[in-house]
Amino acid sequence: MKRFPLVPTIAPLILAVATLPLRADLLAYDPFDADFNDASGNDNHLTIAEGAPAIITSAGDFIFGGGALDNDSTVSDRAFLELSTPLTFAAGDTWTIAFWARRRAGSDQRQGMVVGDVNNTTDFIWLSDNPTQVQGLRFRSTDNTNFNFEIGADDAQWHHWALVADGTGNLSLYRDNTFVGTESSTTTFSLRNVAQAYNTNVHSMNGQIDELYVYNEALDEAAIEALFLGASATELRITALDLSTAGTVAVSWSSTPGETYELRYSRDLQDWSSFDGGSVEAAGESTTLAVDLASIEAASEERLFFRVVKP
Ligand SMILES: [Ca+2]
Ligand SMILES: [Ca+2]
Repeated sequence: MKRFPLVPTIAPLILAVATLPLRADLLAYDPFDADFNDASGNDNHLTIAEGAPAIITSAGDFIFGGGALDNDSTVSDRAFLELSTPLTFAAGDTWTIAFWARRRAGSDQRQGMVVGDVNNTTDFIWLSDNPTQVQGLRFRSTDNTNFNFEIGADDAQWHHWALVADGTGNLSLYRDNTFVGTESSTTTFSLRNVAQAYNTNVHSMNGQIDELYVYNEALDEAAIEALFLGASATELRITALDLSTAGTVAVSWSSTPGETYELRYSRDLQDWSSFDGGSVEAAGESTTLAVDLASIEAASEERLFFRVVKP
């Protein structure tokens, strides 16, 4: 009996992607690949409000998609972006905010504001490296309540952060796809700015931010894992495998008309191979490609993994 585990674009777990919420729940998605635009479909684009936030595209300086936000601030000069329409959450609202961030080595211990509102001393998500405050993440609500998540001294490396508010006062943090903890108080929040969220200069982010997602619902662990692994609620995913024809596996995935996709396969989830005929144009909102297993010398494999990429 052959088994054909499903593999989405990067994630090794199809269940992680299959349980992602629908597009309607995604309020904003800033991939920072080429510009500061919102890719969620809501057109809530970011613009430079102060300083010179930039897109950085060198290898290692972004996580996914070819680019990240590079914010080069000092303790006396701040740099940040502003949403065209601020996002506001009441105490009973569910929300999830997830992002990758890397504080620049040698940053001041305060330089780590990620999102919030620059016009006040509340409303922030802050990657503080200040041992007298918090070394990790502090969320401060609109109601001026602090949620501290202690991690330890910053290592100037990329980390993935996901904060989940359940609408009943509980705020849970996941870091690098690992549950950190839950703190409880008021989870009101106003998100107006990216890379700065406090009314003094010293707190601007000095480093990179990538793949910022804002949802109006509390994502579950599988959805957070999918974000960590590089999938998103609006991107492609494998939707079906059909093994009903002997010697063939038909792989179906969600697609966007006009796009070209490449189906790749792997025997070990490490090395991925392309094959003749594996690059196809979208057939519509769903695309299916039947793979002749003999043609990729996989007719007698015990296990075979597939993933779909947009080259
Ligand atoms: Ca990116
Ligand atoms: Ca603030």
